[in-house]
Amino acid sequence: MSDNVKVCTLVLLRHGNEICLAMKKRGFGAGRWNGAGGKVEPGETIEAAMIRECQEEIGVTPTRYHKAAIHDFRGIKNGEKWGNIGHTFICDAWDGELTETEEMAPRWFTLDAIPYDDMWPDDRLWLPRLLKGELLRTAFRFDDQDQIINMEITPIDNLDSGGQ
Ligand code: 6U4
Repeated sequence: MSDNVKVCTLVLLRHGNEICLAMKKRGFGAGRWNGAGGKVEPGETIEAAMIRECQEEIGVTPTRYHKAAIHDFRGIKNGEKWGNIGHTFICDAWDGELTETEEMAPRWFTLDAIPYDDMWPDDRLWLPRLLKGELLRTAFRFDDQDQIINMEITPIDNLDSGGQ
């Protein structure tokens, strides 16, 4: 994997008919609703990074979750290539109270009112499938306006055995 491809996490909290999204206030993806997440630190497991980022960004500690997708996101911004391998989890139990932080402002949305127009453009293509219980591997390529120029979505039976 080349140096500009980062391994990242993403977690979506689900409670019955609602999911929690958070408005990214700064950094990569600012101005979009998304799950909490960020880069896996050296020496850290993906699961530990998912829990840490969720604590840091929206103040809760996931206690029951499963990995639901691995995304391979790549694009170009200001002439520089970027890439994220996004390990995505659905979480249905956690400790603590949702809290707005300097990075993110969390909010609950009913499943029929997910704000796809204000999310990454790929989200509407995979999130509904995850919410129905599918497990997916995806690859999305973006142009410098964050528009999708190429994509692949592959259902998969099991993501538990690694997928690093
Ligand atoms: P940290 O590690 O918190 O400083 P952060 O500023 O959050 O980093 P970065 O680059 O780690 O930025 O952000 C990656 C986050 O953005 C991950 O949670 C994955 C998410 N992400 C990136 N591309 C995405 C995409 N196309 N669709 C999506 N989430 C994406 O839903």
